[in-house]
Amino acid sequence: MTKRVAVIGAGPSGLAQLRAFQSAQQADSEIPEIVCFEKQSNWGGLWNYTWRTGLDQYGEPVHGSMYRYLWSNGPKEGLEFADYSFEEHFGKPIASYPPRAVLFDYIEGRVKKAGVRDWIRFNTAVRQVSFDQSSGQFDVTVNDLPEGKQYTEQFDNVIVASGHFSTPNVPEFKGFDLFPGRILHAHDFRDAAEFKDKNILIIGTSYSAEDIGSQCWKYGCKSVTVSHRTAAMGYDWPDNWEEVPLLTQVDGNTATFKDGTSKEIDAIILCTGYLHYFPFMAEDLRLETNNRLYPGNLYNGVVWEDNPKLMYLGMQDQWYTFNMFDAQAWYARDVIMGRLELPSKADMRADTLHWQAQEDAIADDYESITYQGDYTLRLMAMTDYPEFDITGANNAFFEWKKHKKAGIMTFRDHGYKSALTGTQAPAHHTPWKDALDDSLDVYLQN
Ligand code: FAD
Ligand code: NA7
Repeated sequence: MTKRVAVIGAGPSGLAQLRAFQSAQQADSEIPEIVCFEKQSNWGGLWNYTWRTGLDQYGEPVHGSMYRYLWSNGPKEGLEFADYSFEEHFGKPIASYPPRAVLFDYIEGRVKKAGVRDWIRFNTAVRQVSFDQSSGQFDVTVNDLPEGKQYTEQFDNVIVASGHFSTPNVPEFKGFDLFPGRILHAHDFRDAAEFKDKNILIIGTSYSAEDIGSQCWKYGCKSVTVSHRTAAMGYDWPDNWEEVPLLTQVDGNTATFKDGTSKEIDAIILCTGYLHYFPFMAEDLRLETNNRLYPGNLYNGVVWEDNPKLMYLGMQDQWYTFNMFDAQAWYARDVIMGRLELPSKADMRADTLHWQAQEDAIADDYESITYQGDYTLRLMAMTDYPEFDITGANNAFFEWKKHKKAGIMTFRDHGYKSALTGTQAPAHHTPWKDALDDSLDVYLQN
C-alpha cells in the first residue's frame, strides 16, 4: 500500500515539500501520496497578501501578517531557490529587494512549473492531529470551510509547515485601556497611509519595528518613536525618529518611558513578535519554543524526536528562508522515503542539544548568519538538492548588514551577486524611498 503524507500549509515551506516530492517523481522514483491542507484559498503563505485582519469570512483567524508596500527585508540572493533562479523566472536579472508581489510571483512560478497545485486542498483548515499507536498512523481532522464539513483521514507521516509569524505576541502596558488612539499589533498592520501625519509609537526593535517604522516614514507619518526593552537599534535614523527606553505607561496621548521622559503620540504599533502556536497538534506532538535558530526536540531542525514520522518545517528564526526550507523539505522527503536513516532517539536529542549550545555561544549577527548558512549546507549535503554557494549567500547577507548600517533608508538601493548564477543584480530604477508604486509591472521595468 502506498504511504500517505499530509502537509499542513502551502506557504514557502509547504510548497518546498511539494516540490521536493515532485522532483523525486520527475526522476522516476515512486513517491507517497501527498495531500497538502491549506486554510486559505490560494498558496504562498504570508506572501499571499490579504486586506483582511482579525477573522476571515469563515471565522478563522487571518493568517496574513504582511502589508502593502512590503519589500524584501533581506537580499533576494540570500533566499534564491537553488533549482529555480530569479533569472529563470523573470527572464532577466532583477534588483535585490523585490516587493511582495514580485516575490509571490517567483514563489508561484516554481510550483506552477512543477504542476503540484492538484495536491493541495484549499480552504481546508487542519483542526486536530493525533497519533494512533495501534495503527501507527496519524488521524488528521480537517474542516472544509466553504462546505462547513469536518472529516478525518489517516496518514503515515505529517509535515507541519504552518508558519510561526501569524499568532501575535501582545503585551499590555499601563493605560492602554484608556488610550484614545489606535493600538494594533504588526500582524494587523496593512497600509502605512493610515498613519500619514500621525505621531506613531512602536514597541520592539526587530524586523517588524524597523520596517513598519520605515514604511510609515516613507508614506508620510509625522514622527516615529521606537521603544526598546533590551537595546536600541542604533541606526542613523531620519530627523523625525527617536529611539527611547521601554514604555512604562500611557496617560491620554502621553507616553512615558523608563528614563522618565515622555512624548505625545497618536497611535501605538506593537512590533513585539509572534508565538509558535499549533493548537491543532495533540499535546505530545506539539512544538513549543521561542523564536530561535535551533528549536528543541527537532532533530536536524526538522524531525520530531519523540515520533520521527512527524516533521516540522521552517520553525527556525530566519536569516535564510526559501532555500533553507528547501533543504529541510528535501531532507524530510528522503527520511520519509527511507533514503536516509535516523539515529536513536537519545542520539538525536544529544545532537540537538549540541547545536543549541553552539547557538547559545553565538556572539553577533554575522556569526548567526554563518551558523544558519552552515545548518542549511549540512542538510543540503545529505540530499540531491542542487548545491549553491553558501559562502556567497552569507556574503550577500554580510554586505546587507553593512549597507543597513551605512543608510537604513538607502540599503535597498544596493545589488548583490547571485550565489547560483553569479549574476550581479542591477540597481533598481528608483530609490526605495521614492518608489511609491511597487506593483510587479512597475518594479520589473528595469
Ligand atoms: P507561512 O508563509 O506562514 O505559511 C504557512 C501556511 O500555512 C499559510 O498559507 C497558512 O494559511 C497555512 N496554515 C496555517 N495554519 C493552518 C491550518 N491549521 N490548516 C491549514 N493551513 C494552515 N522572509 C523573507 O525571506 N524575506 C522577507 O522580506 C520576509 N518578510 C517578512 C515580513 C513579515 C511581516 C513576516 C511576518 C515574515 C516575513 N518573512 C520574510 C519570513 C516568512 O516567515 C517567510 O518568508 C515565509 O513566508 C515562511 O514560510 P512558511 O511556509 O514557513 O510559513
Ligand atoms: P521578532 O524578530 O521575534 O522580534 C520581536 C521584538 O519584540 C523584539 O525586538 C523583542 O524585544 C520585542 N518584544 C517582545 N516582547 C516584548 C515586550 N513584552 N515588550 C517589549 N518588547 C518586546 O519579531 P518581528 O515581528 O520583528 O519579526 C518577525 C518576522 O517578521 C521576521 O522574520 C521578519 O522576516 C518579519 P527583545 O529584543 O526581546 O527585548
